[in-house]
Amino acid sequence: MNVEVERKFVCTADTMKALESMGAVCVGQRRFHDQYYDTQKFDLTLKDMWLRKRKGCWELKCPTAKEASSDHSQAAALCTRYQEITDVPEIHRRVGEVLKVSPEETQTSSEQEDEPWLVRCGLVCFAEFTTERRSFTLSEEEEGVQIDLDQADFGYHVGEIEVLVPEGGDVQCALEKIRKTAQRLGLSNDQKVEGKMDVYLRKHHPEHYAKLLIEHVL
Ligand code: V4E
Repeated sequence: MNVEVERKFVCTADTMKALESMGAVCVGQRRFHDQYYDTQKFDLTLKDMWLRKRKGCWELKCPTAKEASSDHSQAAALCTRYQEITDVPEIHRRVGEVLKVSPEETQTSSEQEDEPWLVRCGLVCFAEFTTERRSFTLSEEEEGVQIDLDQADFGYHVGEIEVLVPEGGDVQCALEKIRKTAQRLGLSNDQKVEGKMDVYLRKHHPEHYAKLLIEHVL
């Protein structure tokens, strides 16, 4: 299970120039459609759990256990860390735990059959959008750093610097790589940048968005 450490940023013409001068290599351009699921009462997202289907695969992002971190810098505060779960039985277990649906009830006869599981858990799609993404990697100096430039179909353009840390791996090292990359991109450290979901929810589910702000999820 990986931990995804990432920092969002505003992408400008200067970012493109900086990427070029850093020798960043474009490793792909792809388009994907995300469907996010939650209960009618938003039990998952109020716990900062984000269940989505992308390219036919289920993914669950959950907050990591709070580790005692020595890094209280502004640069680290601009980063998020989430566990990325793609194993379907584990997703069913985690979701069942929060929604208090017993493991017997969340078991499916086939992993291909989403519908019975969604119905038993009361899960419905509350957000869906398509993203056009260009991905870049850097030279050996910042190994494992990926930079994604996203254009969502509801008109939001955002960049992210991302490092995937395997279970038990060094999160501090990932934070440091992100800090250095942000510096090389000329990003300032004074502004937390909204993700696609912030913008989507503010537009389509303003009441829920307000609740997530009050609960400090967003
Ligand atoms: C974790 C999370 C959400 C799920 C989507 O995460 P995100 O990284 O925005 O997805 P995406 O598609 O941009 O990247 P990928 O998964 O392909 O790497 S929706 C909201 N959150 C929480 C969250 C937060 N609290 N703050 C910020 C800046 N982003 C996300």
